Amino acid sequence: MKSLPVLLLYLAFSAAYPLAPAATAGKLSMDRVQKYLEDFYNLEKNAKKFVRRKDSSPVVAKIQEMQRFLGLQVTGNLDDDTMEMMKKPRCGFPDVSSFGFFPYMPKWRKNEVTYRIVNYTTDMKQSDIDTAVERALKVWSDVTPLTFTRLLEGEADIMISFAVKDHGDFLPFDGPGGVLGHAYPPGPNINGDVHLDDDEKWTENKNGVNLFLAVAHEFGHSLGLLHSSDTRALMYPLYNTNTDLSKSLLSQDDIDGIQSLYGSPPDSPDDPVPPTKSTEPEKPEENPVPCDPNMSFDAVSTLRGEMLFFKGRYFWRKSINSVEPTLHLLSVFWPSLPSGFDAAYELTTKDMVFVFKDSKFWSVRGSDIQLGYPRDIYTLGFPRTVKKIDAAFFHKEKQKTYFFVNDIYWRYDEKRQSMDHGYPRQIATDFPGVDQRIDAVFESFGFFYFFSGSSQIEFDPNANVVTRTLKSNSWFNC
Ligand SMILES: *[C@@H]1O[C@H](CO)[C@@H](O)[C@H](O)[C@H]1NC(C)=O
Ligand SMILES: *[C@@H]1O[C@H](CO)[C@@H](O)[C@H](O)[C@H]1NC(C)=O
Ligand SMILES: [Ca+2]
Ligand SMILES: [Zn+2]
Ligand SMILES: [Zn+2]
Repeated sequence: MKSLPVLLLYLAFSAAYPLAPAATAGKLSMDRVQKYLEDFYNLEKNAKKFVRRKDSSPVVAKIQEMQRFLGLQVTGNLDDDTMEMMKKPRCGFPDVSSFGFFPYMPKWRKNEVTYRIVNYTTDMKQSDIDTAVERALKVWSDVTPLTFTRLLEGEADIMISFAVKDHGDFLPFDGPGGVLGHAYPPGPNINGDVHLDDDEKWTENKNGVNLFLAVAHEFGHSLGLLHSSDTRALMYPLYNTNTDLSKSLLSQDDIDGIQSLYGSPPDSPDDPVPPTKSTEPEKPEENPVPCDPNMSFDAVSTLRGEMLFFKGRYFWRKSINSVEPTLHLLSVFWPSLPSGFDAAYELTTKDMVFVFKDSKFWSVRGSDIQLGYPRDIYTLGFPRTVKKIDAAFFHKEKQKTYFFVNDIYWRYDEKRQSMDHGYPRQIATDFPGVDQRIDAVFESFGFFYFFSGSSQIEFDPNANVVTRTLKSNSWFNC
């Protein structure tokens, strides 16, 4: 079970910290700020000693990360807006995962999911609680093939309970306000479960915390979603008292996220509305189809033994031994990165992946974006005439990274951290047969694979010849 270590890591973090003292009126104590960044932004414990330094300490970087995620002005200072934001009631799930590895985001391997309301708060009538839970599940079943069946006893996939303070999972609740609840990603036992802080005043209206709204958010986690930085999304981490409960709770971001895991609802056979024959057909943005014969990619990289194929807002992951690639939204893994990468490569020796967009690049390790990014590509030694990179890969054997731009390429020495002399050079001269504009490239088992539109060239660097021409999606077992 892959999700457990994920949570345990987070548990270890949070359990190491005593409950923070209550906020003083107005300003939050530095301890509270620190705990917030630790709990929700994966600030490392030893960052403590830097907390009052004015330089670019990890705390400042984390404050910026938080400001970016929550949609605040990114100043790195604890200004009033930021402090106010940190005082708002919110979900207990972290915004930036503390996953030490690439977050395999689990999902239910079936469409029929069960739930059980284990116990009730006394704040509301039981029938109102039942209704709120049912409506909140319907929010998700309306846009997916999932169905939810209630169990009255025994173990259900999603066990819903109300509890205060310590409640047996090392993530104690914090009394009134602050954290309203938390939930675990899909899986057995505690996974999938939703815990709600019974120190809140739960209501079916807006006089306290609206149960329907809070629990609809938590169910998003129970189904496998992370937090979104889109302030309109239900999966935005803060509880929004202004939400219009008469309208659909889901934003496009939520729908894209959940449908990337489960797909769309099947067409209902007894749908009373006949298909409309409009002269202007609606063109919803559809998930890219991996076996489209014209499939092209923005960028391709390896990651910890898997292959990643980037396309717009999506990417496919494919492990060598799995048959089917899985489609994911970029924003689910790296919420603060732009979509539509130009290039990406894995520096296997440092367990980092670098992604490029226009003249900027980022370094990520698993789902964590490394401090100090984005950087300008010019810091790597490119001349200002280069506005973007087409493709890049790291050649393990030589410890060099190759960057392709139009019909020329540069070679970067990862050990010396500088461009090699004598570059750029012509691609066609050094890679005979590679004469199209390159979209993406990566290395696998000693071969270089160049992607250009819907075709792919396999190049043997030892013999210096093209060995095969393939479809771009040849890795997808189409
Ligand atoms: C509800 O159940 C949970 C989990 O079994 C437990 O921790 C909690 O104390 C219970 N709450 C109430 C109000 O009985
Ligand atoms: C693929 O491209 C060709 C030529 O550009 C076009 O005729 C064809 O319709 C495309 N097929 C798909 C599935 O998009
Ligand atoms: Ca609370
Ligand atoms: Zn949440
Ligand atoms: Zn809990």
